[in-house]
Amino acid sequence: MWELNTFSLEERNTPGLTGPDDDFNSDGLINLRVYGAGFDARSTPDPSLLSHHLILEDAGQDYLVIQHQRRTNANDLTWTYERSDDLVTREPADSSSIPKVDNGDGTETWFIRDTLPMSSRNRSFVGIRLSLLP
Ligand SMILES: [Ca+2]
Repeated sequence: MWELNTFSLEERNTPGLTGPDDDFNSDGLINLRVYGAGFDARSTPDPSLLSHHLILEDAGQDYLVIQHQRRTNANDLTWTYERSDDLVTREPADSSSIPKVDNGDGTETWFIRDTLPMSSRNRSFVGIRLSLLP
């Protein structure tokens, strides 16, 4: 559905241009990620709006956090948030302890936090997985 709303028939018929993992304008940002953040997949938004890492303090402890923007009216998208110590074993990351922010433009800003403070880990990875519903 997102491709129909975003690209013309001629664009959709051009191989390698309008698929979710394609990069329509060759800016290094794949179409689905740009769309998922609430932008036209033809545009080049500030990459930091798509996602960036932060260190946030809570009750005297520092936590690894990913801040990202997501489209609110996209029923065709599934967001998954994970954390890992080794990028092999994964577990859910915390997506609810920091309230999301309604940006008032059809997008929300979400904060995905590691489940334990940085002081309790040797290393940690927090990631976002975005997929299209069939
Ligand atoms: Ca792009």
